Amino acid sequence: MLEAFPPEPHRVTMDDGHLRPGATFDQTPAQLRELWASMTLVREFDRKLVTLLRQGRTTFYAQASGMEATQIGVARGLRPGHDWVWGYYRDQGVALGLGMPLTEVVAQMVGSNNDPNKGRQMPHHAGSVATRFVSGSSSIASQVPPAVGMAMAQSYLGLDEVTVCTFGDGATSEGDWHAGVNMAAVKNAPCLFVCENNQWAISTPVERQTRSESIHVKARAYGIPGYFVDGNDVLAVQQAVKELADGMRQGSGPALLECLTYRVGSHSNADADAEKTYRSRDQVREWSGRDPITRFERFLASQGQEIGSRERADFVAQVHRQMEAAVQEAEASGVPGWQSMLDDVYGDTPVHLRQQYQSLRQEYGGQKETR
Ligand SMILES: Cc1ncc(C[n+]2csc(CCOP(=O)(O)OP(=O)(O)O)c2C)c(N)n1
Ligand SMILES: [Mg+2]
Repeated sequence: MLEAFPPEPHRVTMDDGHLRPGATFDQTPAQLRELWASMTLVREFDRKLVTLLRQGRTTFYAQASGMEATQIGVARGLRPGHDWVWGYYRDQGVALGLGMPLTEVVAQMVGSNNDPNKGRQMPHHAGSVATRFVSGSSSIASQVPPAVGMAMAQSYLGLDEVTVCTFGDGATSEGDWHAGVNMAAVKNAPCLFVCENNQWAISTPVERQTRSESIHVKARAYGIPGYFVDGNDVLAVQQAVKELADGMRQGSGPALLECLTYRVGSHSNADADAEKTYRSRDQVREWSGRDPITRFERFLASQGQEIGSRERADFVAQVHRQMEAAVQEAEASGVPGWQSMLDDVYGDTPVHLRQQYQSLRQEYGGQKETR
């Protein structure tokens, strides 16, 4: 059982990858290897997307390197296709971990015809109804109030599903965050708030973000439990999310879970990390030394499940082949035309938009109409 407001983060493994004395886990060897594969997929996804950015084939990306254990732990603690996740722009690991197809995530980045959103979202804001991962807005914490609304609906309808809402440390300073957490608490809505505390909000360090001693302690103000896990320990995150989500299915109400991790890469392709202006390289090096994937590989080795260098290389090569195929498929599908701009937007399109659509049709005449 997780302890609320603990003095130290919950861990299953130590920094060196060994099992923490007294800790237990119940994953089979195949499930453990699958956790490794999922985290490695997220790492390689980052590498490929950074290359695509440099080639000008997409325009916005926020890396999750260093945060894979948090994101895969969250996804693997849930029931995919059953529970709903309202994530934020850095959550590609959560989306992939929940099973969103690589081709869809890539198509969204490219804004191509095979993108389910038909290129109408900012790049790197993928979502999927089938995966129950909601496409968000870049406005920090704007996902929190609607996530709470969904959790309230789940509770009113007596559904056996929960909502998870993820966000960064910086998001906990936003008005939307406080309004949403308060509402969830008052309504006892089954919403698990997960803070991916990577210790930076672009160039603002967490100690200048808040005077609270931690993020999870903020739960006290709303009368809900706050939990704290080592966000670089995938087993700890998975265990915590599973226990809290299962508890919420039984009516335990909302909770806040803080996962302490670190953003090793730049904030996005639009910040000054590369110019080394806002954080010390010593800090980046220190946290790179606590890499969640290396740590998990050490854990696997200690359990007689070592990932060999050949296995790793084969897996990485396979991911890059899949990524390249997904990019080529997206680019080959072409760019959506104006005709699809109102598709899937309204059940009953308002009259003024229908009129504007007709004007466009007259102006661009002869092109095939899609609605
Ligand atoms: C309401 C709002 N204010 C400011 C911004 C600009 N902005 C984009 S990302 C970001 C930092 C967010 O940090 P955090 O919540 O810790 O998430 P992280 O990017 O570290 O994962 C800011 C200030 C924004 N997108 N929305
Ligand atoms: Mg942050």
